[in-house]
Amino acid sequence: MRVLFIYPEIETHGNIPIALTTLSAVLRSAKHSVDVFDCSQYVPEYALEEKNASQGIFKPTPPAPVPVPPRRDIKCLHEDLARAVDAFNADIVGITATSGTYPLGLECGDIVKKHFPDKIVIVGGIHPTICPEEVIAETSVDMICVGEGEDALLELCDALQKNKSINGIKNLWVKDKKNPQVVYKNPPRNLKDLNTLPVPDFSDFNDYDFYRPLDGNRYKMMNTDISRGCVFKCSYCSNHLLQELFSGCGNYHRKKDPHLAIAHIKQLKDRYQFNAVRFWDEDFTVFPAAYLKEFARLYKAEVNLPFVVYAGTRSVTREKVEYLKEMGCITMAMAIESGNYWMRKYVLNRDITDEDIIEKYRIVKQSGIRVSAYNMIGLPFETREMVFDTINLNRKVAPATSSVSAYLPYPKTRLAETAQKFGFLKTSSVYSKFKTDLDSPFLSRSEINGLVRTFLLYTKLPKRFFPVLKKCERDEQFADKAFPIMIGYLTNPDMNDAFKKINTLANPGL
Ligand code: B12
Ligand code: SF4
Repeated sequence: MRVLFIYPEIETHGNIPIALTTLSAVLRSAKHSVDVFDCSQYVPEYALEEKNASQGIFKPTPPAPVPVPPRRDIKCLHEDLARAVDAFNADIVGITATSGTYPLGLECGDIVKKHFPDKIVIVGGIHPTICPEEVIAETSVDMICVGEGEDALLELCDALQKNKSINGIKNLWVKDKKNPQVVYKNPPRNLKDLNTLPVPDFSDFNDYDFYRPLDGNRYKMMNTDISRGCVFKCSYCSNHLLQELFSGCGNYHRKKDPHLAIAHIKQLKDRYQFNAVRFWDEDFTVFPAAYLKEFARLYKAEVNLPFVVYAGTRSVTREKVEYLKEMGCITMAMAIESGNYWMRKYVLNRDITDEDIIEKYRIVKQSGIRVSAYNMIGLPFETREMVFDTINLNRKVAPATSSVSAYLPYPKTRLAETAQKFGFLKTSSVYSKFKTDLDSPFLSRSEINGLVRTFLLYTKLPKRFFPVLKKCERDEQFADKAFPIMIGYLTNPDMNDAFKKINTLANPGL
C-alpha cells in the first residue's frame, strides 16, 4: 500500500513529530510505501524565532549550516497537496492531529476528498483519540485511529492489500463503505510494548528542520522518547483522559528497555549525524533511579551527545539529577505553571508547595544543568495578583528562561469542563476553537495577552521597570520600542542609560 501522511502544522517548523517517524518505520519495514506532506514547510522562515528573540525568549542564534528550503505561500497548499497525492499515487492519506492542528488537518482531508473521492482518509493522533465522535462525523473522514497507530495502521494496510475486510481492526473506527452512517467502533487493543517498536525513520523530513536553537547555539537535534504516558493527573492535561480510556489495556506509563533505547538512539545518531538529542518524554525524572542510572551509564558510553529533557518538579531528586548531569544534560525544562499554591492544588491538581518547587530548582541549578520554566496564565479563577504570584515564584527560582502560554481549555479535560461549568467559557462548545476564549470576571482577555507579552521581562528585570512593563501590557506599539531597550539592559545592566532611552520614547513620563 502507498500511504501519504499529512503533518498539518502551520505555526512553527522543526518539531519533527515522533508519531510519523515511528509509523513510517513500521510501514516501511512491512514493505509499504510512505511519504509525508509536511505543512510546516509553509511557515515563513524564522518567523517565530525572530519574534521570540525580539521578546527576549530566545537568544539570537547562528543560522543552520544547510540551505533554507524554499518557503511556499500558504495559498499554494491546496494545489500542492492535490498534486502530492496524485504524484505519490497514494492509496491512503493519513492525517496526524492534535487539537491545535486538527482544523488544518481537516481542511487537508477536505482537499483530498474533493479531488480524489476514492482515496481513504484516516485521521489519528490525540484529537481523534479524545474526540472520536466529532472527527468521524466529518464527511471527508473515512476512518479514525483511537489511540496508538502502529499495529492498527499496519493491519489496515495488510488487509487492504489482501482485499480482506477492514471493519474489525482494533483501535479503528471505520465507516461502512456502502452506508457511511454505519460506523464500526472497534475496541482498543492492548497498549504497545515499546520494546517492539522499530528504529524511527526521519528521512521524510527536511534536513534544515533538524537544526534547532538552544541557548544561543544551533544543534542538529534528534527528537525522540524512551517512554509513553504520564503517572500524574493534572486537570488541564489530556493524560487523565488517556489513563481512563486505556485502563484495562496494560500499563499506561511505559518505558523502553535501556539497552534497546540506546541502540536506537545510537543508530539514529550515526545515520543522520545528529549532534544533540531532545527527549520528548512527559517526565524524564519519573523513572526509577535505578533505571535512570543504567540508562545514563549506557548513554554516556554509547551516545554521549548533549541533550534536553522535560522533568517534573514532583519527581526530581538530587540522585536523578546527578545521573542526568553525568549523561551530559544541558537543559532541563520544568513546569511551575502557577505560582499560587491554591491554584496549583485545587484547580490544576498539582499539589506541590512553593518551598518544594524552590528546592527542586535549587537542586538542578546546583548541578550546573541549565533549567528553564514553563508557566500558564489566564487560568479559570485566576486574578492579576495570582499572575504576580507566578511571576514572583519565577523570580525566586530564577531559571535561565521562563516561558509562558495562555491557558487553552483542551477538549474534555477536567479543567475545561470546570471552566465551562463556572461560566468562564461562554461558547457552547469548548472544542470549537483553540485559542483562549476564557471570559473571566477576574482577568480580561486583553489583560491576559498583555501579561503573556511581558511575562518574561517581569520575571527578569528589576522592579523599577514594572511601570514600563505595565504600559507595555496595554500598548503593543510602545512595547515594540521599549522591549529592545529592556532586553539590552539584561546583557548590559546600565539602569540610567536604559531609563534615558525609555524616556525618549514617544510617550515619556514614566
Ligand atoms: C512531544 C510533544 C510535543 C512536542 C512535539 C509535538 C509534535 N510535533 O508532535 C512539542 C514540544 C512541540 C509540543 C507542543 C505542544 N503541545 Co505537545 N505533546 C507532546 C507529547 C508529550 C508527546 C507526543 C508524542 O510524540 N507522543 C509519542 C507519539 C508516538 O504518540 P502520538 O503522537 O499520540 O501518536 C500515536 C497515536 O496518536 C497515533 N497517531 C498519531 N498520528 C497518527 C496518524 C495516523 C494516520 C494514524 C493512523 C495514527 C496516528 O499513532 C501514534 C503511534 O502510536 C504529548 C503527550 C501525549 N500524551 O501525547 C503532548 C501533547 C500532544 N501536547 C499538547 C499540547 C497542549 C501542546 C502545546 C499546545 C503546548 C503549548 N502550550 O505550547 C503545543 C502545541 C502543539 C500543536 N501544534 O498542537 C497536548 C495536546 C492536547 C490536545 N488535545 O491537542 C498533549 C496531548 C499533552 C497533554 N497530555 O495534554 N508538544
Ligand atoms: S505532569 Fe505534565 S504530562 Fe503529566 S499529567 Fe501533569 S501536565 Fe500532563
